[in-house]
Amino acid sequence: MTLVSRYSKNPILTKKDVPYEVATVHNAGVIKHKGEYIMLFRSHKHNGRSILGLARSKDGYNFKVEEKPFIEPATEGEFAEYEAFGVEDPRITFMDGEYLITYSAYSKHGVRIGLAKTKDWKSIERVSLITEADYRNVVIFPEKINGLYARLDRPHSEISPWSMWISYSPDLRYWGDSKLIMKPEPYHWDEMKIGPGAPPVKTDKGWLNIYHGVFPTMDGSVYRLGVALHDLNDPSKIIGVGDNWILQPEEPYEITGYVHNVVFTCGAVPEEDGTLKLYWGGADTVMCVGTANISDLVDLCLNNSRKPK
Ligand code: BMA
Repeated sequence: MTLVSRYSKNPILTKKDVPYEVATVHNAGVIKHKGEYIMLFRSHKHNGRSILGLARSKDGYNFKVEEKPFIEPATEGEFAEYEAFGVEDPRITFMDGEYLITYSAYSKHGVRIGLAKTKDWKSIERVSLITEADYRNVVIFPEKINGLYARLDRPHSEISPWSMWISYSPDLRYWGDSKLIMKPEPYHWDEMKIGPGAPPVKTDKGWLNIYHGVFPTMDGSVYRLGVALHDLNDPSKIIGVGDNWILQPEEPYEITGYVHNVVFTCGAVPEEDGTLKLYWGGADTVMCVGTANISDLVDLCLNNSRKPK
């Protein structure tokens, strides 16, 4: 069964659409607010380091890129040392009149997560580096849970490689009560690494978490997307994990590129008609979109599921 229908005119954004020089356009956070879709996408520059650019759309398919990059590595202040190698893979959550942006901050010290805020997509305030190294893929839930901000995150250590955790915060700056909630599933499509993808989507059955899973092959790793459903009041409880992936690299622009065989999401937009626009980077090179019925994704977690390891 096709759970995610690709848009016929994919890819929707490539380096040719960007008015400054970049090598790629991929792994974008996307959010819809007051009828406008805002896309914050990652681009490799020609020195191999990444910056984040901004694009806007009225329909979620046709995006126009702003003249200048939106976030480049900080050159002064406490962030500069930790962003020196680039800023990557942004996720966007809207809460209390502000857009919260989490992104990977790369440096010789490893990869940490930066949190920045904007109200107007013109100016930006860097709030805090909210993890130490080695973390990636932090997504903030779009509402507080039991009075606290909540996030899914993906620390990495040799003893517990590339698993999904949850953490909470009273103020977005200090995070704690961390708990491991899901591990890669041995000999499965997501056996090597998993990581949160799009910020969780609220449904009446639970929080829908669209995540990526990685499988190692003789020809390198394959990045696919899957779904898990988390309890609404206690998202550390996973109700079910869809046993099958929902999207895998199949089109030429997903199979071949800067890194081949990659579909990687940082954003999904739930629509009022019960569908979801899912955005993903194809082969770390271009941006793509597809649609899914939210209820089909929830059903996969409930009816064709496994318990998390
Ligand atoms: C991950 C991240 C992503 C990237 C993926 C595939 O480790 O770096 O940004 O899309 O690898 O290259």
